[in-house]
Amino acid sequence: MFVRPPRPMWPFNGPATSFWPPLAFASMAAMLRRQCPDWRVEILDAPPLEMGWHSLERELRARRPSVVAMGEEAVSCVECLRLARLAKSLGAKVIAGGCFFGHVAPQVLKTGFVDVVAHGEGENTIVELAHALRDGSADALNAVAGISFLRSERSAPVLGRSNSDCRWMEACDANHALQPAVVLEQPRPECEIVRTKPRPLLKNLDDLPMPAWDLLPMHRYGAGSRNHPGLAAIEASRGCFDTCDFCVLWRQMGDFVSEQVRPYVRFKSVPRLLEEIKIQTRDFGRRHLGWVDPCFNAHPHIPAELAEALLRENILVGQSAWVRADCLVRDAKSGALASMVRGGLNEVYVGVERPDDESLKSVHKTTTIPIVREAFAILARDFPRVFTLGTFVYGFPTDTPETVRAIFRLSHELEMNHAFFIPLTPLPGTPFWHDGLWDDTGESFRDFNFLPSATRPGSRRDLEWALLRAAAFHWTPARIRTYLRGLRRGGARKRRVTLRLAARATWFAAHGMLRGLLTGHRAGMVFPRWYES
Ligand code: B12
Repeated sequence: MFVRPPRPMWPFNGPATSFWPPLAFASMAAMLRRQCPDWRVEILDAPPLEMGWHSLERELRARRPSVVAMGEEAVSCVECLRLARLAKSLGAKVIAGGCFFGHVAPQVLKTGFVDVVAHGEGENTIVELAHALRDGSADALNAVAGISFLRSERSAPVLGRSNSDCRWMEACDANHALQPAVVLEQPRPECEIVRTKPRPLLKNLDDLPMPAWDLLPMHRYGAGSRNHPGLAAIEASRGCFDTCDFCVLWRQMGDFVSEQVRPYVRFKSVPRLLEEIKIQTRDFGRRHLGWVDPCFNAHPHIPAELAEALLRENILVGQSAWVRADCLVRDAKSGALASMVRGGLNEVYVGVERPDDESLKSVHKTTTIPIVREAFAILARDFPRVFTLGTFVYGFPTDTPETVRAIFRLSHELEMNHAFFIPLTPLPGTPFWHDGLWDDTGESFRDFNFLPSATRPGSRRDLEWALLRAAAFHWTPARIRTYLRGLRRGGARKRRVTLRLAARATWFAAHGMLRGLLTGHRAGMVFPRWYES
């Protein structure tokens, strides 16, 4: 059973769009159904069902899964550890994977609540893991590429309650009710962490089975949302071709060459994508596609050809995507961008990151400010109906309040409709992470929320204040023009999205950020009323 536990919402998303269909689970579940027909596979996605912890526990007790699989953003580490503890107390084996757990495997395994951590792409790993868990031997686990697990000195894997090879594990197992911080000790020397060889990437993404949408409460995603009704999650590609220091995405789907991860992008074909969209729109009533690709426009032809195919099939569906500025400029010249927009692309997010070329280079991002400027100018001039959002990263060691102000100024000069200012977050897997940041309770990962705040490890109050002051007092003509343009041009949908985000940003700055700076409270995630229910 894949489980996404209850968790708080990002303050810039409304309740209807905070939770997208968990594509990773749907994709792995489909692969398991295809390859392991003797397993019963389920997905329990608690947040869209507004299912809190109390109901989740009841559900798990009733269904008694033999294996619970989970994967999460760092920010919900607390919830995953809580789920793992609960699952273990019910006798399930626990597997963790995804862009966070895969980079903190030793620490997670040492909590005693997780049996196996998967690294990188999951579909083939989970199938082999299913067989190995049945076999139950360390040799079987050892043969599965792309995982880490604990092995005792007698070479048995340390799984589940009954294993008595490792006394440290027994202590954990006997004390599930305790806080992890209380039960945690270093594993005894007889327990070693085994990391198996890297998992080779799937050669052809078209070989993936159709995601198991039928296992998800599809009608709940985007229900009641005005701007993203009938929200779907879909991927055209995996990986990225750049190597930005602060990002985990190119690493998560990277290729291992001589023990080193390299950037690598793979694409699905147009016929395959068209088929996915037909099923999502016709069978599941989806009306807005949220492309989850790290870089939707990496390929010069596929998105445009897909758009043309959608138009031919008369499938009208709104779309949002993370795109790169240099690819966007390329596609504007070839006409591909115009096709994409005609085909439904109405919201784009561009990672601008830094205020100047030198600092872009220093973080190994290969776009340049002139290209970014050109990209936003094209969007504003030729595609006024497309809502545009730019993201910036601040908080590098050499940053000063002036850097933050420069970023803020640039965000308005660039003619985008909204900007997000994301503090540099020491995500596991990036060079900014170090093991000292691990926290057995998961609590400190609440600050890995991509929100300006003063409680994050390494946060700098001078930078946070500079950002807040800029937001309150820097009313340049470019800023005023940006707001007016956002409201006047582009139609009702764009106006609604712009206004909603501006209102949420104002509330966050005035309430979350200011309060955080003045009182030391953590600014950020919003706990839904059903969280404990
Ligand atoms: C859709 C999305 C959202 C949506 C929906 C979130 C939701 N929880 O429903 C929105 C926009 C609301 C959102 C919000 C946030 N997100 Co978000 N989001 C994504 C996004 C774009 C897609 C995830 C996805 O479906 N990927 C496609 C699947 C197929 O890939 P995958 O998840 O990597 O899964 C594969 C493997 O990793 C592995 N795997 C994954 N899980 C597991 C589990 C097991 C058991 C196994 C074996 C394998 C395995 O196998 C899978 C198949 O091969 C990712 C970026 C990305 N492209 O992945 C960011 C991302 C996950 N988000 C991120 C963040 C930080 C956030 C926010 C905190 C801030 C923000 N707004 O960006 C909030 C928090 C939201 C919350 N309430 O918890 C970061 C997480 C970084 C980290 N290490 O913590 C990511 C990676 C983006 C980034 N820039 O780095 N997000």
